[in-house]
Amino acid sequence: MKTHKNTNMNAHGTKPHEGMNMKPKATRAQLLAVTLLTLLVLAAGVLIAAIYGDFMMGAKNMGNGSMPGMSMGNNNSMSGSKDNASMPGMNMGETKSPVPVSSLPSAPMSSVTQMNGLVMPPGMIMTSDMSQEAMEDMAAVDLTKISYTAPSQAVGDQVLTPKIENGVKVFNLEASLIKWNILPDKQVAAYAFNRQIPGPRIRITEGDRVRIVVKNNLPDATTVHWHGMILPNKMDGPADVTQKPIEPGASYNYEFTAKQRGTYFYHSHKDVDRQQTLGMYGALIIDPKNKINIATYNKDVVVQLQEWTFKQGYTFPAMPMEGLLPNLFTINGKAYPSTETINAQVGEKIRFRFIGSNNGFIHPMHIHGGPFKIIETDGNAVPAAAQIEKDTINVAPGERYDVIWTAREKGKWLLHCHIPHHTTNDNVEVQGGGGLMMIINVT
Ligand SMILES: [Cu+2]
Repeated sequence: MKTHKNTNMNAHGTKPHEGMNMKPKATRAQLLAVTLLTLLVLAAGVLIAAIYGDFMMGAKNMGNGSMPGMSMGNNNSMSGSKDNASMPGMNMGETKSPVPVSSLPSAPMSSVTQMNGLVMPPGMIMTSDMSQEAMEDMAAVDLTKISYTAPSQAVGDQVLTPKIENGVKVFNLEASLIKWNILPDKQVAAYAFNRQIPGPRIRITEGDRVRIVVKNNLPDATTVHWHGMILPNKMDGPADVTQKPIEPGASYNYEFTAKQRGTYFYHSHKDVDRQQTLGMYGALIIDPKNKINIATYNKDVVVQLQEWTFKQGYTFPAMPMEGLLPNLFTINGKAYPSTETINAQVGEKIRFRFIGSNNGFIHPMHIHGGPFKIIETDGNAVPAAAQIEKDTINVAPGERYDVIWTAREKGKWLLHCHIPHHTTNDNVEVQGGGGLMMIINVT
């Protein structure tokens, strides 16, 4: 027998929709008076601001070019010019005709600075509420703590050979500070695995049991994350979430069975915006156990992307900072023209494995000379019917795309990021470009 009734209906005894009477009580004249008063107050506000405020960022004179709001990277003096009092980063536009170049104030140059012994980036907007921890995160790599300089010609992503112990493939990774040439004349300070940028390539086969022994020789605590892997939670790597950070001088063993196949990578998971952006990442390639129905190709090329912020000989983590953005860009640890040239013959197929080891930007990676087919995304095979063809693909941080590109015609074909600033070296083009660019030489 059901006796439940809704006894809450009209519990307060009010008539339905009583509060919905929207009929205006003010007269038309009253509304008009309020509107006029509001407009008057607004106009007064604008007038006061125009008289007493200085919102204009004027053009400055630097050689022949005028550069509003531009931080020029090399200090001469803190000039007392009126333009320095303008709101930082705020450009309210020019409405008058331009001031002649000769009467423009000369550009103030900003410089790397020092704060509590830390080297801080030039042009950085530092406010009084910034914590010591935040400053340590953004400070330059301490050059006095680096004891190893890699040879100028050294390349990263070297295949790491494991030792076999009771059927387990044992890899050794060592994290330390190094100096690394991304170009013959640009030596950055980096956080590295096995003294190379990117870290060594770990190449295994689906079903392998692996143990990776991570030794921390950095001045900071760290951890390593195996990006995209299905593994036990305590092997996953996020510091202070699944494990205690590996302190300087200590080691940690990561052990798991590779259940997947495809293109993956590993990277630091402690102070990631500092450690990974400064070089702590590497490729993790898992070959399929069963080689039936897999794509065929002649060459296998790993493409790992990275941004760098390098000013006045100091290397800062390449995070988007207020007042400073990355100015150098690398593929596999080298900027063009120091990137590898891929040689191929007409008719050959190249598998490019794009790895989103980049941090602050999405790089639209483009290959000249015709489209490529996307065969895997984030390590997962794309079904044949869904393998679309493109000639440009956005590689966001963390993503992987495996594509097959066919060498159709002889010549030098470019592979590059399609954000033109990312194909310069600190705004300078060398041999037709820079940064995220490499040549495929087809003969
Ligand atoms: Cu880019």
